[in-house]
Amino acid sequence: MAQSGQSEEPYVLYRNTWSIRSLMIRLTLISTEEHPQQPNITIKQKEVDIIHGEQLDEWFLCHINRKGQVPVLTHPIMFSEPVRESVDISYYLCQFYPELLPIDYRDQIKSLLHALHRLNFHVITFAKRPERAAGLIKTTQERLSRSYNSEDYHRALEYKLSMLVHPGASILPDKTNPLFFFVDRITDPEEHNFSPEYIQGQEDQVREILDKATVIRNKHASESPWIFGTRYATILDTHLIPVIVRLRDIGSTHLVGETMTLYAQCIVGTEMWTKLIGNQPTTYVPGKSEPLAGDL
Ligand SMILES: N[C@@H](CCC(=O)N[C@@H](CS)C(=O)NCC(=O)O)C(=O)O
Repeated sequence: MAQSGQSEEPYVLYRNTWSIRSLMIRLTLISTEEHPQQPNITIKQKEVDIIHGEQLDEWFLCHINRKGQVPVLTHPIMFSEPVRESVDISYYLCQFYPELLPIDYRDQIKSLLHALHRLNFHVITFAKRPERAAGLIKTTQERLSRSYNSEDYHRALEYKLSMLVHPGASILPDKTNPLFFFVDRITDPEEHNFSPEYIQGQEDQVREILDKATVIRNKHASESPWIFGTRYATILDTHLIPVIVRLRDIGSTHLVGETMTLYAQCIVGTEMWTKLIGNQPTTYVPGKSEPLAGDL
C-alpha cells in the first residue's frame, strides 16, 4: 500500500534521457525547484539505458518494472510496489507540490493530461522508423535463449516478449492501490501499429489536444509563460511542452500551430530546459546524443 508523506529515505526515479514520459516527470521535478515551499523529500535519479536494452536486464525487469519501461518511482517505505505509470508519478508529486495542480484548473488539466497520455508516443515518435520495435523484440528473444537465466528472469523476459509481440494481451496482476489512477494500465494493443491509418488517427488526436491547449493559452498568453498564466508551471505544462518539442524533433511541426510553437519556445533555451536535456534534441541520435547522468 502506498502512503503519502515525507521520509528521510530517498525516492528513486528510474528514467531515460530521451524517454518522452521520463522527460515529462523530470521537467515537472525541475519546475518545482522554484516553488516557495519545499517538502522534506529527496528524489535521486537513475538513468536506465533503454536505447541499448538495459530495461531488459534482470535487476530492472525482475525488481523494478516487469514491463521493462521507464519512468518508475520507488521508495523503500512509502510504496510497497514501484509506481510504474508516469501519470501516477505526476499526481503523487502534486501532493508535495500543490502548485502543479491548481484547484481552479484541476479538471481541465486532468482532462488534457489524460488525453495526452492516451497518445501512442511509440508510434508517433517512430512512425518513420518502425524497425526500432523489431530490434527490441530481437534483443528480448536473444536474452530468452540464454541457458543460464534464472527461472524468474526467464518468466519476466517471456512476459516482456509477449507485451512486444501481442501488446494488450498480457495484463499484470491487478494490485489495487486507491492512491493511483492508472495502476498497471494494460499495454496499448496498438503499441506497434504503424499502419498509415493508425498514424493518421494519432496525428488527429495530437491536433485535437493542441487545439484545446491553444484556446487555453490564448486566454492567458499575456500573464506568464505557463499555459494558464500561473506563476509556476502546472503538470499540464511540464507534460505538454516535451511533447511539442518532440514533435519538432521528429519533423512533425505541421501538427503544431503558431501559438503552441511560441509557447514551447519560451521554455526551450531557459535554464530549466537546459537542466532537462542540455542543448540536444529529445530524440536519441546515435554517436551524438549524451545521456544525462543520474545520481545513482
Ligand atoms: N506505462 C508507462 C509507459 C512508459 C513507456 O512507454 N516508456 C517507454 C519510454 S517513453 C519505455 O520505457 N520503452 C522501453 C521499452 O518499451 O522497452 C507510463 O505511462 O509511464
